[in-house]
Amino acid sequence: MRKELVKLSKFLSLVLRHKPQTIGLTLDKNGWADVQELLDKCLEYDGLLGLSMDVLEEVVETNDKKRFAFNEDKTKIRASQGHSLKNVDLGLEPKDPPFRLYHGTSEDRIKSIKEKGLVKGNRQHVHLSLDFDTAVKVGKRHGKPQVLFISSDRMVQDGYKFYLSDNNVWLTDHVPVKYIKFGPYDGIDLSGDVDERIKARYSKHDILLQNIKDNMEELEKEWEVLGNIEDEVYRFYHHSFKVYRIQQRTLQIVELLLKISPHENPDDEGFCHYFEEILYDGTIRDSEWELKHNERWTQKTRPKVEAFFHAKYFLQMAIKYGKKYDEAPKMMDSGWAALTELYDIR
Ligand code: HQG
Repeated sequence: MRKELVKLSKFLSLVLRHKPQTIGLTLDKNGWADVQELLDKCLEYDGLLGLSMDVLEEVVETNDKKRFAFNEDKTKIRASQGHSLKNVDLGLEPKDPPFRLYHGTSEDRIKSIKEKGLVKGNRQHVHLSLDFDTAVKVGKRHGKPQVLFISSDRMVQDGYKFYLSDNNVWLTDHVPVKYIKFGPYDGIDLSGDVDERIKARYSKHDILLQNIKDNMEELEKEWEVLGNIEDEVYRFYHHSFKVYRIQQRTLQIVELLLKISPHENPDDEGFCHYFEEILYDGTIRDSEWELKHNERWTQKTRPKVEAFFHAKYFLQMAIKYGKKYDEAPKMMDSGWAALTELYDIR
């Protein structure tokens, strides 16, 4: 976008998102302004803005984030998202987002976000980005950027609604803390160039490898014990409530996986959301046997067996690659790559 237009775009953000009264403009309930009225009132307000229909079209087309949109016959215009005006309803239909979204913010806000989750503040929604790099840009506007990972798929499962603005920003009302991962970039300076970021990320791979090596004896001991486990899986097939004991085995492995975690606060940061979900179903949901579980046996108990095998797989991969690698590789074997996914540092 031409430099002169940036200023104009900012002015349009002001009147179409926050303060139409600045130029005496009115927006309809869906946030639309009449184009002719906008042009006239801008001219009245400050002729130096130089806003004509041609210029307005250029702003809409070349705007880096496609902030504004015309209706079909270009008689109306509105901002696609970002409103603080309370009475504007963009009329967006709820839509399922991809399984993960990102939120860019600044480091100094993390503490408060850890307490309250993401709140919409003045705006109508919390804004989420589709990809990591966009989130870095959003974060930079506020200070030293940090990127949060949002488990949007779990939010959808739990009944939260999402909306997609015309310019591809995902919107929702509130993101409670349990759906946010503060994970892999904690303490990493994201304002640097991409190479630096990748280097920083790989440093977490090195930490993971080193942690595995440091705990190898214990990991192997656990592996030996697990190799001799027969009963709990048998109990699943035998339809015996003793299968519930497998949860203890899973948690035992999880404790070790937390011990080798490359994160500074493994308990807070946990694992990637897939494994968290598997663990939730396999060790928390319906963790005590009840008579009625018998009627839906596989539905109730299979997740427990499944979680055990997943945990066991990660333990096996940690031992395997802890022995194989002298340093964290750039070209990864799949089992090692799976471990980096586990800790969200891929
Ligand atoms: C933070 C841009 C403390 C939040 C982008 C953010 C976006 C908390 C700030 C759009 C918090 C709000 C919106 C909590 C949230 N404690 N801070 N509990 N919860 N925050 O500008 O998402 O360039 O209203 O992390 O593309 O940064 O304007 O929202 O840092 O789509 O077109 O409170 O603006 O588009 O800041 O950005 P904002 P945002 P434009």
